[in-house]
Amino acid sequence: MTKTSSTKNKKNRNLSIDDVESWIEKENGIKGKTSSANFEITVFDDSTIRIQITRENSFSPNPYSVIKDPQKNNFKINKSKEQVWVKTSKIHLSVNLSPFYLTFHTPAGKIINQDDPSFSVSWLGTEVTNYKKVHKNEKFIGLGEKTGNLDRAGKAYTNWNTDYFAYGVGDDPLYMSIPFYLGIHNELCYGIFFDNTHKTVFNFGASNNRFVYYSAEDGDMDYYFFHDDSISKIISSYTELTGKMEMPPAWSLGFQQCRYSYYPESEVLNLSKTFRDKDMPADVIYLDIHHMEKYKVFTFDGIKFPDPKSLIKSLKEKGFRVVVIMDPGIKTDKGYLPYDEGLQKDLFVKFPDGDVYEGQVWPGWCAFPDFTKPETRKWWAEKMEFYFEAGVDGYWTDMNEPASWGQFTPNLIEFHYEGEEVSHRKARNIYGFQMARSAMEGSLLHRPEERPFVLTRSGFSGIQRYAAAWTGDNFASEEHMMAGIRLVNSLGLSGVAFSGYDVGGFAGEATKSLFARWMSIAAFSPLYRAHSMINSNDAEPWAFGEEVEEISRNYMKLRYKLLPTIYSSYYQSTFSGLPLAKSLAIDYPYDKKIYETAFQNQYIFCDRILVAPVESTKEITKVYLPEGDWYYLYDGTKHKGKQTVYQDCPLNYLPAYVKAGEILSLQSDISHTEETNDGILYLHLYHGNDKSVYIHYEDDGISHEYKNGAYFKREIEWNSKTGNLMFSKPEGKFETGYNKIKLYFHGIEVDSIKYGGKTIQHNLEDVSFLKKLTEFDPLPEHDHPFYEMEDVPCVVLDHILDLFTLQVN
Ligand code: NBV
Repeated sequence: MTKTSSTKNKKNRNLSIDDVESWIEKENGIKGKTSSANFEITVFDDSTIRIQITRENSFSPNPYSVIKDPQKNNFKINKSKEQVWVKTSKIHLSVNLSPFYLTFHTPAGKIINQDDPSFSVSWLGTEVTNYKKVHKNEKFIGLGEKTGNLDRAGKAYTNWNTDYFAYGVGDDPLYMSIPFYLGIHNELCYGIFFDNTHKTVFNFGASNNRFVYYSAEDGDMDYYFFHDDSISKIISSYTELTGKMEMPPAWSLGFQQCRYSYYPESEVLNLSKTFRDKDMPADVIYLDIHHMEKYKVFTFDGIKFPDPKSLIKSLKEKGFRVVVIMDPGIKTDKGYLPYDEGLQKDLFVKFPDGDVYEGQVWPGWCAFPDFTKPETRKWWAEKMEFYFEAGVDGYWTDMNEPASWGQFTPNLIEFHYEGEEVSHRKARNIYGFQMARSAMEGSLLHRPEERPFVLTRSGFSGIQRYAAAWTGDNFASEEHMMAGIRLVNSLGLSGVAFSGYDVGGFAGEATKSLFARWMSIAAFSPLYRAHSMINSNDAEPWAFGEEVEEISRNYMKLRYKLLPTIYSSYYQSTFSGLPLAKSLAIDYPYDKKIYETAFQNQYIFCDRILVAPVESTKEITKVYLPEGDWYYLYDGTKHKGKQTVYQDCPLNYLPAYVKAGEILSLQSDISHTEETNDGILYLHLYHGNDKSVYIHYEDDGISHEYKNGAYFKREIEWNSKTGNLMFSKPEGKFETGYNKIKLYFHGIEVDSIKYGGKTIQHNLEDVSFLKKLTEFDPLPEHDHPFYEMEDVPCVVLDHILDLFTLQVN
């Protein structure tokens, strides 16, 4: 093997880690030295191993993303002359000693991932890189908020949080960095999380055919390697390490309306009234930067919003929650309390000589709170009392890359970084994450009994613990609509389960059909929020004419009907860390078809609905249905999986399919999440080949009491082969909101339904998930068919609060 030169004093050339000189066992792993570096290998659990390599005497701290310690573990260490092996039940890692390079194997001996033997870990100046061999047709997915294809092979990306107005669909970097990706080859999968907050580059084979690599401009090589038998398990392990989201407030799962900006208060009131008058369900209204006086955070503009408290109170009476924007920049005005306090308490980011750094943003020249300092986070959280006083419910942390005019923050400015004292180079990528953290802590401080809702633009690995994310300033175009779906799916692959995009496009003007389609797709997005730019046309769901209004209403209502399914899925995600919008790569990673450009945007919503997003310009589209059978949501037509189907997609129907064997749970129409439904839980059961379990979950939707057992949870097991439908005994102390259950059977001819040996009366019913549109002149290019389901067998039962079984034949 050719060895790279490791001779010292060869400036400007690659310096590789070289040979291992010595190593010893340590708790949970091994540690040792090469001629140029120190290394440690730590087993976190069976499927997670941490690799740390530094040229310093000690490893540099990474205090933000990882919240888990290594578990007491069963692993073995074997040694030979050439190698040391660290073996868990799932990963056999060999450390080649001369030179140092790592190979991760399965216990059966297949290579999962291997360093390039010559370069493995190398330095160019302070830049540290890990070079990995590539397998034939290896796919790379994840890396968070990154544009481009689902499979990232052949592309390179930079992690450097950037404010990017109206970014192009291939542009990089954007607002948030998540240095975690998954590799897929030969029916094997693995994950790599590079825990380094400096600017990093991930190259998945761009401009070379020898290796893939990830590098950081400084700091240590500090990464976690995950391997398991499914992508889901790897995402779960990654979120074990970096945290999972907690239950969001139920209202944040409803429709959210935003605008830069709604003002004065009469406009906000009018907006809320229009939603109710037009029978369009909605839960949230945002106040963007014009709510402030001269854009100064922790103020209300006295003319536009003379009495925020009364405004918010009357919005609440109509079932609306208010979210306000918070930008980090503090106007440098003597006499403005947050500025004076920040100076006096030493809370701002500074130059190395101690002067406060100033950059220009909306308010003019601003100082920037150092959110990497615990005292600053606490202070900011305390300041948020101002909004709580007014009755605000949620927080939107914007511009927290941090953004400033010129977009070129000098690298020498200094941050606390939990005591390490580092420059902008190490702190930038973590800044937004820590601002979101402070916002969440503020929410908990002032209203401890309620779940916080924070929406953030910037973030880093672990952001899911504190906030939902949105994909920033997108553009009103068909390709942006599709790109947003991939961004959200990719965030989901990278631990951020709760995210969304600006429906309708932030910049530019949506056409009527684009807006209608976007509203339909986003009804199946984890976060459902419309937003648009200042000085653009109105962009509320009624602003595009009657046709768009009806289509929007149909999908908004469908979203609200589906909330029992969505809420239960969020609950699952708090344990699994899996996203609500699952790229097909999660469940079907080895099916080549799903990576094709025609199908890469498809995803599974709430584990049971396959959504096939399509441009509004298309009336027919190709959909790839993966393994299993699938029912077209709107008329119940059953399709075999592992095939491509041609699907009509008139503007009033977004292609969506229910997975055979699964259950969809619905409620009656409501106009906001705090409105009571009709007390009937509508369960749609689809015939399939396998047994499926749906975990129905309820709680009060607002407090933390679910953590103390105040929830209602039961398993519903549907075995469509045998016709056995079993409801487990409910668990938890919460009283269910449903006194009846109505069951619909799709894909089965029902003869009899028996409970406790007795036949119960069933009927046939006309069901449809969307309302027929009224007759009006549609846009010239569209007509509006109406898909009807054949009458479906159904039965109504009392909600029996004990284990019970039905036999369906
Ligand atoms: O606060 C104004 C906007 C906001 O509406 C948008 O969602 C953010 O991404 N903000 C950016 C600042 C400037 C936008 C041009």
